[in-house]
Amino acid sequence: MAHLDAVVVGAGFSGLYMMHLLRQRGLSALGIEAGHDVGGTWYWNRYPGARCDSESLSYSYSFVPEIDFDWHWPERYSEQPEILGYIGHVATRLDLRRSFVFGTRVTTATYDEARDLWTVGTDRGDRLTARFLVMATGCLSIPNRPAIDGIERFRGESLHTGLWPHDGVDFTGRRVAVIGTGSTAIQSVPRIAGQARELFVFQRTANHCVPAQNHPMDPEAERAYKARYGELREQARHSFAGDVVPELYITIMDLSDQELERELDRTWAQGGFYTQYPYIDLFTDRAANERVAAYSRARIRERVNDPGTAALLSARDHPFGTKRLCADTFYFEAFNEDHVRLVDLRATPIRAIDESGIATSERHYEVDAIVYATGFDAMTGALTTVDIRGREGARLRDVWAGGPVNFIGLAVAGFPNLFTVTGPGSPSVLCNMVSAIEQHVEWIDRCLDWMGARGATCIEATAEAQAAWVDEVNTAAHATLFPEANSWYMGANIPGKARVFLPYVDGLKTYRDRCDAVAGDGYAGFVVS
Ligand code: NA7
Repeated sequence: MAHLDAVVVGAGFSGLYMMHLLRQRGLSALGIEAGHDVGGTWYWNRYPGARCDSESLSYSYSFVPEIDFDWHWPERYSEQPEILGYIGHVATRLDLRRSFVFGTRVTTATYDEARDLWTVGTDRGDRLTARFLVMATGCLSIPNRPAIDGIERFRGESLHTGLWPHDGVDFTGRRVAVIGTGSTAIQSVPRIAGQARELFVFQRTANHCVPAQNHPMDPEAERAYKARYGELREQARHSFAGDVVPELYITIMDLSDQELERELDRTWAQGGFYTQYPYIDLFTDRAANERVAAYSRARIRERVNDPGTAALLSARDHPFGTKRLCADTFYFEAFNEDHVRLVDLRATPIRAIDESGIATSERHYEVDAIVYATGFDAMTGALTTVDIRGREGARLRDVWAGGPVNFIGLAVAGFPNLFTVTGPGSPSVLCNMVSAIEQHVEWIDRCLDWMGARGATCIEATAEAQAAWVDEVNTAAHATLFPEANSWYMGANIPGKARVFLPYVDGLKTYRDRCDAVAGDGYAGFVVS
């Protein structure tokens, strides 16, 4: 059985950077990745239209500026192939692939208290031991397949957007159903509509959605960004959203109707998350939030010809942005095409799937392919699907049955030397993921350095520090409107999952300061031995 200083699970943005730092530190480390190459989320999510909603110039590693200087992103928000190409390029430049085994899934991880070691098992029968275990498994990596009666009977093509075939899918001339209307469906529907003979979009909940305002990369913007690279990256690291974007400075309720309309016209034209960045009271004041939602519904009415369809596409059951805000390019316009139909599952629920299609309470839809754009067991799924056992054989899955508990989103009491990257209790999905990843990975690296200098072999969060952190995360979330939505942020998309707000809502800057304070205080909240 091989023995290492560290095992890193996952070869996405997190796992690759972690591996790079471990190697630089001279530690022996092995990475284990289920996919057949690097990329993580961007390896699996190859559905048509897949792109990042963070701007390309800042959705990249800041620790290799020389790569960024040479790299050219073709669009403001680049598509999946470009992002995967970038990650692959970094892996090649830093020669990271040789430290990973691919096509291998970690299935078990067991902590041996007597030896302070993790034993890691894989689906290929490998067993290895390591002092440290870093779960760099991503926030959105376990696809959610809905439990619909008869789902396995369908004889056409069944596709999940998060497990898309590598050689693509041609929908030309075919009848297609898309189930779900989250970010993924909103990105893929216009592309699928461009090929399919008939497209039925099955909507249970309309999502709030803003125009992405994507465009080819503006050479001047790229030049200006690169000219101030270090300064802008530093600004992003110490910002709320982990990005170079406006910080909160406008109170919606201070504005008259006309002022607000002018203001929202401005941020709408900027596109994407710009509609939420500047507003102080957007997520804390229902009335303020509703004014933005009303503006957004008016924009949908301008874009969708049929008023009934426009009304159905307008989110009403949760405050604006409290489910992950979606950014679209021609999503709403797709419903103006004769061959694209919206199916309202609130009025006509799905009864079953059969050999030839989908039966709702109203009719049967015969289709050749069903696309499940039904999301993921977010933030905890990739951790709880592995059989992780800490002290006294306690299973992480059981410890987290009532919702995830950890200290500063990085470590779990009873699971020594286990680190989670961008897991629950950290800002992760609420900000630029790469900034969040870099902060976590660098914190872990410093921690290992500090331990090494002291000859320490074991670090474990205390139950008291963990309880206080969980409380802080929940208190912060409940001071906002976020818990009102049945979102994946709340674990509400997975039947039986505890309803707890998963990410840390107070932003990357506050979070970074808290993590740095813990480190600066001799890893207060941890027992080190
Ligand atoms: P999301 O945002 O979780 O959206 C999933 C969609 O699938 C959503 O509209 C769900 O409706 C719908 N859904 C899920 N299960 C069912 C069933 N059983 N029947 C009908 N409809 C269903 O996933 P995405 O992949 O779009 O996006 C995930 C994240 O990836 C995104 O937020 C970005 O951060 C990147 P519901 O809203 O639950 O009623």
